[in-house]
Amino acid sequence: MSAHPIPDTPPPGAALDWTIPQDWRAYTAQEHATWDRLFARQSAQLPDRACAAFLRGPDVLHLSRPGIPDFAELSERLAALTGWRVVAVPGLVPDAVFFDHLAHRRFVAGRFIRRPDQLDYLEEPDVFHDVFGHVPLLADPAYADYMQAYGEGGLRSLRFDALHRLARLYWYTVEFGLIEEADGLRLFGAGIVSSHGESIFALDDPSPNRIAFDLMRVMRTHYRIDDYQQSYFVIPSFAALLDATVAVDFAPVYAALEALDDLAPDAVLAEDRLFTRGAQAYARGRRG
Ligand code: HBI
Ligand code: FE
Repeated sequence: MSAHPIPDTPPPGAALDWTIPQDWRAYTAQEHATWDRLFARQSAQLPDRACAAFLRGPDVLHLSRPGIPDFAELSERLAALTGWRVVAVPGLVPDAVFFDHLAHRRFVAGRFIRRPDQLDYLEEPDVFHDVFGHVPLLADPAYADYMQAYGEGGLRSLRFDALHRLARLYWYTVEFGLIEEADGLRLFGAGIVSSHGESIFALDDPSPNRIAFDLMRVMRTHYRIDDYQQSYFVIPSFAALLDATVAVDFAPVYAALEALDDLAPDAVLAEDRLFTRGAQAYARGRRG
């Protein structure tokens, strides 16, 4: 996620809710070709890695057609399934704007696409990260409910000054979450499924911890914005994630968290239910 501050007024050409016209006709052949190249690379990589609900998404949403999807067409298909729509924004939007869109089942997607020389990493979410990474799961009813509940919780969290707690929950589920399936751990986080390297690292590498999801544990844990995660959290199902968050009144959770220390991204606690105790060799290697 970008490190520079987000201005609090929409950029020129954007509406008050920060949305802009996608202007699908303005995309160049090179931009469509970049989408096709990223789509082909990730689609070849994700069978046996991404969770079943994710793998169903691109087909039901016709994402496999060549070129950057037209958000108007995509939204018609998606809305018929779970009521979600995809709206274009220039880039990162302020938290309150972001939460309000989610609370109204509008997923904000960057309109721009990365340059061909940025295939493997870019700072702000582009249309490939947002639409290929996030949108397929919005066709799953339980996940669609979780994302709307997250938006509503986010708006409430602004009153408790607990945004950093909610951001950790978002990061370790929506962006970098793993899920248990019959054949083993599978990916669902958008930041992982849209990344060539991390969709391998997150499942196969012995470096990171893989820890059973626990709401307070996640809300205490710092995350990496500049590199692969040092810990991944594993949910049993989207229904369980929904129950563990929506049903919960966050006020007492935030109060209880005040008495607990924050945790480093690579921390392991005695009470953690571990799928992998990471060796952290990758992170040590990156520190040099
Ligand atoms: N804006 N466009 C966009 N996309 C995001 O994923 C996003 C954002 N603004 C804030 C934000 N995410 C995070 O702070 C969430 O954790 C709330
Ligand atoms: Fe994202």
